[in-house]
Amino acid sequence: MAQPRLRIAETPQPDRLEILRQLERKLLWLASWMIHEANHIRPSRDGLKVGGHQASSASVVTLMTALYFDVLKPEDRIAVKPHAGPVFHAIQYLLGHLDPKLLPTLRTYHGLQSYPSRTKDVDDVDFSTGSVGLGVAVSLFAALVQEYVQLKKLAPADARPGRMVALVGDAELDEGNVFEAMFEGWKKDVRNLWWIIDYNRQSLDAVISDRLFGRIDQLFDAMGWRVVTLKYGKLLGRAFARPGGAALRRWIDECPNSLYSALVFKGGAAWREHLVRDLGNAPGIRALLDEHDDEALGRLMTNLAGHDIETVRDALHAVADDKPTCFIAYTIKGFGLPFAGHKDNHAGLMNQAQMAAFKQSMRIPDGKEWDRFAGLDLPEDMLAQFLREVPFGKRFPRQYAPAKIAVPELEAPTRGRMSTQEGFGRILNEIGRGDTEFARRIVTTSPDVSVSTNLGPWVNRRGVYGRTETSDTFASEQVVSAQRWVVSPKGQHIELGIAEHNLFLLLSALGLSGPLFGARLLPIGTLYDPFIRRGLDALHYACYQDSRFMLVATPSGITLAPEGGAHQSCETTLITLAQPGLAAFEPAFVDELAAIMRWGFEYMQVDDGGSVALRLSTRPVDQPQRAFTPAMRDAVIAGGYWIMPPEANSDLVIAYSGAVAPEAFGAHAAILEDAPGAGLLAITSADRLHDGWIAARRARIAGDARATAHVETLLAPLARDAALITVMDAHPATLSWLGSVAGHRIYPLGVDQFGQSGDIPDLYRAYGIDTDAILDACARAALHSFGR
Ligand SMILES: Cc1ncc(C[n+]2csc(CCOP(=O)(O)OP(=O)(O)O)c2C)c(N)n1
Ligand SMILES: [Mg+2]
Repeated sequence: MAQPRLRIAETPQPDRLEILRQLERKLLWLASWMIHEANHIRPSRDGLKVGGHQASSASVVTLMTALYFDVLKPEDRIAVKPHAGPVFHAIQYLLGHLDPKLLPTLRTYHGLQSYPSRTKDVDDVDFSTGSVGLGVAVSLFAALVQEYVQLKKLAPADARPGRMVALVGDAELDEGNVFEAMFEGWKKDVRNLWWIIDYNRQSLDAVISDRLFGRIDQLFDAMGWRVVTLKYGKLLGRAFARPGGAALRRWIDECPNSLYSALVFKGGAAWREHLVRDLGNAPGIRALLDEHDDEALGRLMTNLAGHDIETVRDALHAVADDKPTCFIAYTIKGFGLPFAGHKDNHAGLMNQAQMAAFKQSMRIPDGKEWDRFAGLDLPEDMLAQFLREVPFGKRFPRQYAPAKIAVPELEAPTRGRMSTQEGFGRILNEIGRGDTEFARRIVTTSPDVSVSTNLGPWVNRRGVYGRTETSDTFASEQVVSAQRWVVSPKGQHIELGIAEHNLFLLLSALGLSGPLFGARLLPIGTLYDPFIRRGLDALHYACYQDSRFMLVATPSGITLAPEGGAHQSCETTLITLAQPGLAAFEPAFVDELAAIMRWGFEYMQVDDGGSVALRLSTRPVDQPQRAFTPAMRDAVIAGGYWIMPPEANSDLVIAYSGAVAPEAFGAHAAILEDAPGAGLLAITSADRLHDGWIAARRARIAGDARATAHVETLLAPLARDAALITVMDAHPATLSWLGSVAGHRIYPLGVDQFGQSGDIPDLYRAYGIDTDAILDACARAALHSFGR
């Protein structure tokens, strides 16, 4: 591995460092006051504690001062640990990017969000954070995406590549997803990535294990990262150089995390007592203790590098190459606040008296709490001038809004028997033939299931992406294979190891490539439907960030029959139904699928759009030979259409979704003799139908009396007491809400138990979704309807 090129930082002008120290102080004040105001000054209407994290914020004030006011460039992208949100907002305020009126709105409705939010905060958040570990990992995938668009020259000519930076709470490293991401990053030789660990050795409940740290730096090292440990500040550095200094250093190095934290909290006298007891006889120690009063001793013993702006600044500036770098910055949780180091300080808030003392020590006059410069020691115009010239602040907002990519009609190969999964592979293969801008913007990814989810033909055409070219060894060795595997920067498929969490984080980053890097991508991720569960928090996270992608989940349900229970899914339809920001579809036929995909690529690009999920099947079914009219297309997108419309006042409908279409068709044909007016309803998206229904209800409440949902129109011809037999290879609750739309009776068929291995006839019978089960439900419905 190439040696890092280290650049020696220019010697800082004393006034520049001094200005940074002043801003650091201001940030500590503003973040603390923002939280105080929210909890102790703003009246509470509900008796709930508002919260906010003064200690977590204090812990990173120095790191964030150095980063934002000195080191970062506008093209850098930063994931700020969730509990440092107030510090971030204070920075944007000082840079003139946040209306001061918003400062007292922390945690209010439409105010500053509790944790930095891309979509809800107004001050240019790059990555949302909140669920710990995710912001960290997404920065790694963003680094990969930035390189993807750079190598393909998709980014605007003037877009300079930046560093992807995560400010990491040390407890975030307990989340396995961080290590999954690191491993993938190592495989892909990720570049331009900084993780700055706020190593305060405290999490929420407690002080963390002493055994951890030697391990963490080794882990990073093993993954090819540079590790820069920032442990002691300049004051301690000088003390270590004195007689007795080596003993003092050893003492601190060996001090258990819990004891160190407790002494931080207790202060100078407690440090003295322990040092006298443990080191009193060591030469030089007495003299050192005598020279420091309690306050000065406390300051000395807590002089960790993560609070030493000069050390932090020098270390960050010293990294000038693109090697991924982990900074382990020793800090103190609550540094500078009365509960510094206390193990219970995570949710701790200064009380009124503590705040009054803190305010006095910060020299903030009453009424000047939000002032940008009150209490600082340098002239206002000097500070203002400095802030105007901060490199990071030169561009605002830093997000791009690239033009949309035109989406052509998609060919639907609909002859004979075909599964929706095969149809997906063919549609993509057709797209892959063309040399259109649309085709160039598609990027596929999959966690080791590309071939088994039918991405194979696309990958054959467009190649696998990698920074460096690798030939297909099997091909060069003349081993016959249907699947080419040529890796190059031109490739448009990003292959991941089996870690579904990584899939969703990569999709999250790919789907933000437009706003983050100015290069719009149309990402498609495939996985087996049941393994959505494995990546669920990351899927939610991607949607929360309003990232735009197409998720293709296949195979699905018990219809993957022989694969058995461990691979079957019944609840994923409920997950995608309930997930905001994701429009979920389950087509039965390939012409429907082509219409949905075309619409989906548009929907991924419009402002009020979102991401798209397709639940597909491996079951081959006869494709209908039909004219696919625009009206049919609109109905498919809205969520459903009549295969056989009911007669007026019909009292029976079979409503199906997805792979059970043949059973629904069969049962419908069989009941027509007894119930000639019975309807057969194809549901292509329970999610969109449901959304439309809720939206129409809201519109009516808001005064639009004529608002009508698609599902209401569909069900309008039915008799008041009609029965709907709903059937799908998924949890029956996915469709059973249909009974509430117009007060119809529901006979919900579906899967609500763990599956078994078997073939489709056995399994559909066992779980009650075969033709007989549908007919049986029809019979029971008829008895209820006519028998009384
Ligand atoms: C996935 C997830 N689990 C639990 C939480 C609740 N939680 C919030 S902060 C925190 C501990 C954070 O400690 P650390 O990352 O060290 O941050 P610090 O406050 O010490 O800066 C926990 C458990 C969460 N936000 N996300
Ligand atoms: Mg911590």
